[in-house]
Amino acid sequence: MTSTAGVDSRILRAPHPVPGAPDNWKRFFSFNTDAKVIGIQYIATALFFLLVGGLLAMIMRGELITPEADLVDRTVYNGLYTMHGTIMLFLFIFPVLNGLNNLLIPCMIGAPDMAFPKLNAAAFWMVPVFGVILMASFLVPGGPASSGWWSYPPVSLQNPLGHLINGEALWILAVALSGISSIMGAVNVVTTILRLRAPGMSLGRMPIFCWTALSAQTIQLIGLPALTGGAVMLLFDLVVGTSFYRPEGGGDPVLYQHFFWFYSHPAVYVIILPVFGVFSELFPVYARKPLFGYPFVAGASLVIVGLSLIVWVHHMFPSGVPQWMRDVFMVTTMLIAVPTGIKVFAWLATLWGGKLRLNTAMLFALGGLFNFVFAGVTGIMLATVPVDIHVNNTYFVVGHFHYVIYGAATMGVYAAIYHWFPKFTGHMYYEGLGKLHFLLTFIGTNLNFFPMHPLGLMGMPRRVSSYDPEFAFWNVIASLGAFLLGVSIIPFLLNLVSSWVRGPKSPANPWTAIGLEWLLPSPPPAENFEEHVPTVISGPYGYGTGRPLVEHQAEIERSLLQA
Ligand code: HEM
Ligand SMILES: [Cu+2]
Repeated sequence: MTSTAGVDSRILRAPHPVPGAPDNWKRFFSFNTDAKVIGIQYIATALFFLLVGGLLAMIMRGELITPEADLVDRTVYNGLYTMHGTIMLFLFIFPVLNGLNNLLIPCMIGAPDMAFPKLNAAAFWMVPVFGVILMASFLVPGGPASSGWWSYPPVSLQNPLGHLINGEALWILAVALSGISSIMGAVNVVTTILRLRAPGMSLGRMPIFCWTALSAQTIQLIGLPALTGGAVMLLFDLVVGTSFYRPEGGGDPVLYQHFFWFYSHPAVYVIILPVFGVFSELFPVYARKPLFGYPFVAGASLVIVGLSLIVWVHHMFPSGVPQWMRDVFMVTTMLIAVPTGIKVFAWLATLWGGKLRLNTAMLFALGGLFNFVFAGVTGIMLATVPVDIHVNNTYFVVGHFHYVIYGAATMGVYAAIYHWFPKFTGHMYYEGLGKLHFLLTFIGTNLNFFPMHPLGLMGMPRRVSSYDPEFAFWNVIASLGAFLLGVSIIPFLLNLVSSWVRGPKSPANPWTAIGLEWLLPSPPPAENFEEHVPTVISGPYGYGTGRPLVEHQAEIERSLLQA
């Protein structure tokens, strides 16, 4: 062991061949407590369910390519959109984001692992468990839940077959377990960020991704108990016969809507905030400029948390809430445009005049930002009560939220996966396949989801398997876009697998990025920096300034080159 100017070279020690070491693939199938392993477990599980949810979407769009209900009947269609929505939210997007948290947060803040590694592994393993419970609903009498991913009573309280084990009960159980797992994950993220930062990393020097993760997981801690509790009450109404929501027993179905949306609106920000974090990390690297307005970008996340918790009634404008409530919640909803606008402005200012490097990760980030701005415009339209009353329950809404959740969030996730792939696998991905994936995704998203706006304005209702022939034209285009999106997954998965198996080796810092994670070898050893955590001496976005991030940075980089 040699020691250069205060840096022990063990910092970069080659991974040792012990169980759980980075060269042992079997650890991905074990109860492993290394956050990097758990991160990849989450992402792989989520991508599996993206395929399942995507398959259901393909059947729906196959049905909708013609006006008649000829591929599946109405009941099956109800089950399809219920399961598609549920799987995409609870088994794809949340798990994939938990995966990014696990991979990125400890490495970005110089922690050896998450604060509670066993809780972390337990939270992950609940995902396949409730995934199986949810999928089992395809096999029980009566088929899967079919009252939508929102599962409103009284519709969700109908159990025509009278079985105790029915699709709806399994749905509620899965959602409640998902809530518990996510609460466990949130406790871990918040504690890790607040307690385990490297010496010198004040909150004001923390990467924006960590700020957005902290904000998003705070929402989880506040909101999820409402959803989970509300779902358990629904389960009681369904299988024990209580009357929390049954009007005939003195209950109130609208109470469920309050529980549900108190969490499920802010959940949108649980999804989109980390994607804002990804944009904020990638734009400075690929434009080679400092992030514009760091304190505002960080602070806007906290403002979004506060506002997101007081807007939920905008989902209930047509549910018979008093007019004063509509007014209040219309205004709070619109206020969110302010912190969000500040972020968009900061990103544009970061990109402005920069030397843009358009690799796959950057293309996905730029495409995601474009789609997000489009979704923001239709979002403001929906927040306006009279517009909402008009287009509610039409395809306009479906178009709006798919722009958010596919166009912006899922594309942001793709950007993150490409950007950090070399770091965590030790291999470069293939740019050609990556750019093909981007092209198909960007064109597919817009072909698929843009036509839903004119369809909604023309009055096409959502949740239908057949429609008036006047809607045929835009539906054909939407379905073609959907099939393109289906195809786009092929180069993506091909790239991930083939690059990981035999892609060229990645250096420690292939993008010459600034950030603690780029001072670790690729892939990082089990405990990241172990006891040799460098001392942070400046903020994370000093691009073009030549300012070092940590003490003895030059020595660390030199020994990384030798490793
Ligand atoms: C290939 C991509 C996709 C296609 C073609 C697609 C298509 C659809 C369709 C046709 C519906 C039914 C709408 C209705 O009848 O009201 C739907 C609903 C839904 N989708 Fe997707 N989807 C895709 C991707 C995604 C992704 C990636 C997510 C989330 C991460 C997602 C989340 C949802 C949700 C939550 C619903 C709920 C139903 C609702 O609120 O109406 N979708 N999707
Ligand atoms: Cu909302």
